Amino acid sequence: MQPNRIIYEGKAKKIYATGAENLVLMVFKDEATALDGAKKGIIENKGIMNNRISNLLYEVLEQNGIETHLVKPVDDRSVLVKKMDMVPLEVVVRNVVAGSLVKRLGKPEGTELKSTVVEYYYKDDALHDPMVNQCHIKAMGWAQPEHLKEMQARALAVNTILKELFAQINIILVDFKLEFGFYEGRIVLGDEISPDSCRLWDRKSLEKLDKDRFRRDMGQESEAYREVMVRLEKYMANRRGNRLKARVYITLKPGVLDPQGEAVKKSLHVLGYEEVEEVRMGKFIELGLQSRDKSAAKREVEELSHKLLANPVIEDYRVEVLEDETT
Ligand code: AIR
Ligand code: ASP
Repeated sequence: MQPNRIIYEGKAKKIYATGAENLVLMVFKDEATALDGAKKGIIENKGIMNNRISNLLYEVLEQNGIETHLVKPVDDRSVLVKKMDMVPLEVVVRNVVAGSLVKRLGKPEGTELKSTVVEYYYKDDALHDPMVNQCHIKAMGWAQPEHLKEMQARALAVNTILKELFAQINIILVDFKLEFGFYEGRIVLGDEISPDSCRLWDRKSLEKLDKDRFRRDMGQESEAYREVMVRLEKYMANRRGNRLKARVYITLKPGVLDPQGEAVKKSLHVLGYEEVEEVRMGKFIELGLQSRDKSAAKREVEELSHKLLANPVIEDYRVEVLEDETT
């Protein structure tokens, strides 16, 4: 895609206009900054890796009902996203003490937090992104209280989903930063989620796989980002190959009175379809399954149909299991 006019250039990304009024192209750069832009450098191929990682994470979030700005990955470094009116806040979620919380609480890095911490920062490099509370946000009109509440709930949901996802690839999600915006009046998750915006530690070695390597001059930044990307891609590929679809057809047992079917039959006759002799209503339920074993899946879906989906006293059910081609 030939990028259009540049709309905005941030420290790690550029935003271009597209042919569509409500969409923009987000292009990830290799430039890295820390200390609010005071420290600058390049992490080789960071733009490509962050684009890939962020898109995969947003895909998972979308599958879990979290609306994100993601529309369609375009190439190595760019992704088509919804054009949003951004809220000038960083919403930080923390599971483990690290970074600025070490200084604020005087607790060593790695201390478990008894419950999840959510913090807000006002996005302004000149002010060094100061931490602000709900009163500041309301008083300054950066977000309405109900929108802030929504962002907080969304951030906690993202935490639950991503903590679990990273655990699957042996990574501890220590903390992360989100940015939200408005799209068609809705609060939508924007910006990126990547090793630039998260702290990610290997579960066994506790090795840092994120931008702290750059912030602290630890070296091997690019390798760390790649490690996150490779683990995530492997996991996603595995998951995609593991999907089946089950269809459950539920019908009333022969001989059981079907008042709904009778009513439809009467209406059809009124409309002149006199040849319709019998109408039996039924239900069709489709389930997406994470499994590769068709016969085990069929047994399980039959069991849950018996227990919940159907009423086995008066209904029959038939289960069909097939490969899910849509994912
Ligand atoms: N973050 C905050 N501003 C920019 C970014 N990327 C992220 C950090 C870290 C979390 O927010 O990457 O994952 C908390 O940062 P800190 O410095 O407040 O501890
Ligand atoms: N505050 C951000 C960080 O440390 C970016 C920056 O400092 O330029 O990741």
